[in-house]
Amino acid sequence: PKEIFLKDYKKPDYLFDTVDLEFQLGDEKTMVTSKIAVSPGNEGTSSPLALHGCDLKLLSIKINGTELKSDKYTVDPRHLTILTPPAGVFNMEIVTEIYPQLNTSLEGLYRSTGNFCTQCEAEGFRKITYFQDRPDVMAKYTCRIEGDKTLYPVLLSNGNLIEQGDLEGGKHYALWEDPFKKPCYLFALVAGQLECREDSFVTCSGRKVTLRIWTPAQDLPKTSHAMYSLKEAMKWDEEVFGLEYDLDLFNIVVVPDFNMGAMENKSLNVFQSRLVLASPEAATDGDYAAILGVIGHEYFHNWTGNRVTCRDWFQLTLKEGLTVFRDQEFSSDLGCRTVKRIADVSKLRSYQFPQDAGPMAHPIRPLSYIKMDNFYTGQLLFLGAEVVRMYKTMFGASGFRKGMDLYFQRHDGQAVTCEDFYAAMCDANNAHLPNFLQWYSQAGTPTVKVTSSYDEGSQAFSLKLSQEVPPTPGQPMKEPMFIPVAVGLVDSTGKDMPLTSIYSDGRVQTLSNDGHPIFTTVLQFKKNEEEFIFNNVPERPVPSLLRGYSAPIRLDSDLTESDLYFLLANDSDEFNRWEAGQILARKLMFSLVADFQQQKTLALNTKFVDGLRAILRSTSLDKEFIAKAITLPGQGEIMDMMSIADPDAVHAVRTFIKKELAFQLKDDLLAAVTSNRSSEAYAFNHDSVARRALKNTCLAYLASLNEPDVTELALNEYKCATNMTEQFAALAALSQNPGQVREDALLDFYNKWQQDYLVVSKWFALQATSDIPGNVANVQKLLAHPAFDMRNPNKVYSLIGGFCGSPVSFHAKDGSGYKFLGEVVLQLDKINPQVASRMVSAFSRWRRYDETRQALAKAQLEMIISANGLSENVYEIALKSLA
Ligand code: HT7
Ligand code: ZN
Repeated sequence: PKEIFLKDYKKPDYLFDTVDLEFQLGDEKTMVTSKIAVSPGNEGTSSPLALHGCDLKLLSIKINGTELKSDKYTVDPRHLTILTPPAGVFNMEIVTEIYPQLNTSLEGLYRSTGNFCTQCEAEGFRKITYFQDRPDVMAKYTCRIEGDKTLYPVLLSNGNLIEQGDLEGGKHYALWEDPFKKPCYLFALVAGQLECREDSFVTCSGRKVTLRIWTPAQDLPKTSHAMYSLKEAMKWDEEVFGLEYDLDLFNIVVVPDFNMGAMENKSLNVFQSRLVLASPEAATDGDYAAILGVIGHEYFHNWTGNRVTCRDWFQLTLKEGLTVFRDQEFSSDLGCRTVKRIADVSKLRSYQFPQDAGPMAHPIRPLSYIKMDNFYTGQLLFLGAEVVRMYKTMFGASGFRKGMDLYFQRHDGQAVTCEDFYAAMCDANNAHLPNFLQWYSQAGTPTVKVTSSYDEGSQAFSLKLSQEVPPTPGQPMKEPMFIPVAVGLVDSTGKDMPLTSIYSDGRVQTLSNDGHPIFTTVLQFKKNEEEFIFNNVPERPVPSLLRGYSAPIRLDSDLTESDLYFLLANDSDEFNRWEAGQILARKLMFSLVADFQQQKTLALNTKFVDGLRAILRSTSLDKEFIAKAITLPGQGEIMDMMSIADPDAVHAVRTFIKKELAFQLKDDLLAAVTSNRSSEAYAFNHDSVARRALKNTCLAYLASLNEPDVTELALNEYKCATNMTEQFAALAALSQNPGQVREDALLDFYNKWQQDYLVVSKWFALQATSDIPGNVANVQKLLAHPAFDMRNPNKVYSLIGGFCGSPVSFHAKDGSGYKFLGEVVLQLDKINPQVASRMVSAFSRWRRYDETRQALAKAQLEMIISANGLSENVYEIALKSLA
């Protein structure tokens, strides 16, 4: 396989100005005709024109209307090369035949439950026709679709429908025209038996946009939340960024078989069902929130990704990091900002930090790849979003908006780079951020150490900061990064002190906000070591560091345990209140892990229990915040911070703390469950979501006791639940403990919901992630369950992905979890390499474990990499994991 390098980027030799596509859809084969107006990209180019192509049957090529003889071009399994293209502008017509019904990779044109659907990002367009399949080739498209009218009554593509009609032989056609230039990865076609929910949105300039969500008829009632989310997203983008939708029609299509969550094709977004369909009985609050976020995300791409796109795939974070940041902000504005921030940071710590410390570590702008699909990683998306967030932290909301405005003013209609975004942000704010661009090129999570001291005589409080970026594959030495550290100082009564001036870099900076006192300031930390001295500080404060998690780093401060309890009880920055509790919980877990490993008796410190009790009893805190604050750090997060990850010890300790807390806080937990019941009809608003979150978290704690009264309570909650959020939480509570009650509840749930494949996926996930002993065998059995289907990515992610994310069973000491995954990966790779490579990634951190586990996991990776006919996707991950 060929590795592609960022440093080798060259502009295309040829540009495509217009692309007219024609599809003749057939049950067995589809014919694709592509007519392209080509012009030279570089003055006087005469080089061969190389087109990408994969799994295509070439029927003919014409240049300027004349059939091209076979000695004038070459074809190999990946390319069609026109050896001597004419000078200047010319027309090219290529006819190919493709076989969508055989395409199980779900990229290019494929069938999902009988309907036709495309997925072209990143490099799927080459499975449709020969093309320069790269994002810097932007063209205007038309698309004519022809097919059987009964089998495929709905024919959709990008842009506006400009013509449609009936044809002989029971066929019909539709002609679509997209007025905006786009790269081919944004092309889409959908055809089949679908119905739509229709609504409209009037834009800020008074244009009426028709909105349609297409699904199989029976699912239409489940699309109202998605439609609500879309309209909210359209309004939010106008209000916050002044960005208006640019066409008169916006379509969303739901397909059950889809490799990722959704796709932002111009005016024709495609979504996997889970991220559109919701009803209170069958979807949880988590599903409702995910739908809101992802509908927003894909819609926001219309400007950040589509109108301004990426020059090459190395720049992916330019559109993805920025759009993830925008969807996070959207969800924060519509829900609770702190809770959303906590959820996003927890995800970063559980998934991105471990990745960034392993063999797959890569900067948010990678330097090379074999398969681009492997680089749709948390780093590019979520760390990329943190990088965008730091611009906002530095420039404030209005400075950030100015930067965005300038970015669109300069680059609308272009394919650009991360530097272009940086330049727009800095130029709009007359600023320069030294060492900021390192965030794009250096992998590894920086650790920032903070030590503080107070001088009563001079009333000066000093923070000494030092940073270290760990070595990562191919990057042994690192430069310091620009790290914005938001800080507040809390006085002994728990109030924020006004901050008046700081001394750093040999300069005194007066802090003022138009005469109003400042309580949080952002330190610009950009060297290996720097000292910041706060002046006029009347007493020794407790510093509240990295407020709101102002940079994606690991913080190592000299805050004492009593400082942390003080912040947990008092910090005005709610994020840092939660953070103080998490740091305390992590410290506790580490010390108990050491006790467990030395076979000492485990005991819980009463201060910790009291701290959580106080939070649980609070009547002023947000209920969803309380639910987060009493939740212990995940096992993955703790294992990531150990020198040798010990899944058994971490699991035992987390289970012990959970049980002990449940025992000591039982009355408060019971009170929280009963007082947070509601007989009101389901509503997806913050108060109701928060109430259910608290109730369900408390129920989960209680269930860990495995006592008859609690089992009774959980059974009752399960039976009386009128929405999936509460029903599923009760089922999860009941399924914590092995035994007949668990088995009966799982069976009852399946019998109730077997007709709803989305709910059945949840049922798979719940069992896959279970910690009960011997779960490898259960998951193995579920593979053969009639409702499981290896060709449906959603089911694979639920069952196999869920299993790999559960440390106890996957890392079973006898290697059974690894063996199971090794076999599944090879099976899956034959069907869908993208999904298989996601699954094989679970092995990538094998060196973090003890020698026995290392040997067992390595053996599986070696078995995989030596298999015949392995895809490039899986090969790349296995190779890098073994390196
Ligand atoms: N931009 C979309 C990316 C995507 C994708 C990438 C690789 C393979 C399959 C894919 N499906 C969608 C997703 C998004 O930004 O939400
Ligand atoms: Zn995206």
